[in-house]
Amino acid sequence: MMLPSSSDLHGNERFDLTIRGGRIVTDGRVVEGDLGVRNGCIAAIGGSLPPGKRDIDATGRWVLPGGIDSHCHVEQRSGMGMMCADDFYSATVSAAFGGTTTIVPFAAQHRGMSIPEVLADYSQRAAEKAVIDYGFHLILANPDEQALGVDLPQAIRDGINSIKVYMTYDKMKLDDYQLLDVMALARQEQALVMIHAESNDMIRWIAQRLIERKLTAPKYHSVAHDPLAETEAAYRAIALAQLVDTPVLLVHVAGRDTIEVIRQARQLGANVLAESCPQYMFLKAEDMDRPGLEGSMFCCSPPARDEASQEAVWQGLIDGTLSTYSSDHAPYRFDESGKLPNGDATTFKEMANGVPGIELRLPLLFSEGFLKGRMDIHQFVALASTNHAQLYGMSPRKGAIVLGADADIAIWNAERETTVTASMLHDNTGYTPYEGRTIRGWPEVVISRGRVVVENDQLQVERGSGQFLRRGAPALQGHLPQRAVERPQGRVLKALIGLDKEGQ
Ligand code: DUC
Ligand code: ZN
Ligand code: ZN
Repeated sequence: MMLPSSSDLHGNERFDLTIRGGRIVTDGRVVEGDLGVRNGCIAAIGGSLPPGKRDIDATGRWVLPGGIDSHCHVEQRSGMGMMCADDFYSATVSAAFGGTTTIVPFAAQHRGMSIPEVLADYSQRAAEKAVIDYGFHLILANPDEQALGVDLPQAIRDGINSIKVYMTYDKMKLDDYQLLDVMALARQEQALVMIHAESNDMIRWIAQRLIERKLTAPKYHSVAHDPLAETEAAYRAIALAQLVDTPVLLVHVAGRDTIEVIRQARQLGANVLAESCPQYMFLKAEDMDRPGLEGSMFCCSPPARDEASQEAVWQGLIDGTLSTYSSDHAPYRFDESGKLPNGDATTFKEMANGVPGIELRLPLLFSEGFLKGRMDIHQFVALASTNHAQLYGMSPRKGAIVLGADADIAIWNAERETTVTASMLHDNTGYTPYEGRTIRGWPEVVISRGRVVVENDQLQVERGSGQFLRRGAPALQGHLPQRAVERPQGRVLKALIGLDKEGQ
């Protein structure tokens, strides 16, 4: 994504907006001073600027890039046919109130649907409702000849530069052969493959036995989704990706052993990236052990684990084993539309998988990561925003406060203390797994392309005012391991994957 030319930024005309006296995090530095916005872009950083058409006082506040949430499910039907609780309006409003100015949700292909039909449908719904900018990843459930040969390359050219594939869920999963096909295509077309890594057969085998024994309560979800199901699939995905020399990103990584596999693979030079999410740092498997079906409100896949895994996720985010921190917002109501499709008789196999988190993602990390001293403000910004922009082809326009970038800004009050309740949030889930938690720090003013989106706890923009982002190729430099593996592929395999044009 390109920045505007310097003539668009300079000039004597007044700034449209001047943000005064904040602590601006820009390019690895903290600059105290003013920030000027013109034509929706950042036009001046630091020093003392003349009055703008509008001034916002940020004295004593952090002025940070708006967050980017590169993994959230919005107005999407699950593989089981359940519609999530948020549409593009409620999800983007909720994201904005939590300091996020860009989301990249999924356009989900289910078997029997064509890719152009899926993209047209999601594009229309988002354009009518989104209040902040958005792109799409494509969920690919049917990698047939038409998809791989025609539709997917076209989608990538149209700015959908990332593809999510599933190794589990009977109606979504690809087999290893199909995964190799998708990875090889992504290599050729410069797209990033995002992988939901869990072993379908391990989960199915355990679940079958649990159900036969009538062990159906929500807590058995985490028994069925044994940590080894994630670790085995992660290892397999990495091996497949290495075979065809394609970088891949493992999404929503939950378990300590999986993180260790990723760390070791990276140390050996494998081009694997990974993401984690608040549920794996702030929730545990035992949260699903509640009376009746209440535990379903904490059910996601992979499930949250234990304290050792929570610590491993923190460590992975801090040491760079995990590059992005996303919400995996997958909102389902605690009723027949989501968590309880069969009412009181719902088993753990039937309840919708997913937890909400689009609004609390950044406040949780700011409070528990930055303010508690686990990470510095630059690590917070990288995990909240910059890394997402780079990996998903939105940099330099998004993800950083630099001259010429979109003026996507969140002004954080580090003193504000909030006790979380579902009713203060703006999504449609009707509950939050973080009910009653105390959080310090809140993004009080949120700005997208120079437009004030949230101020005084009120939404300030119209539905449909967000814009579609046509993303570019992933920018992976700095995120992949330093050490490249020289794999001893024979010439024939090298030729098959395009490493050796001459071979055969
Ligand atoms: N798991 C998924 O794979 N998708 C949505 C939410 C979840 O928990
Ligand atoms: Zn997933
Ligand atoms: Zn997801």
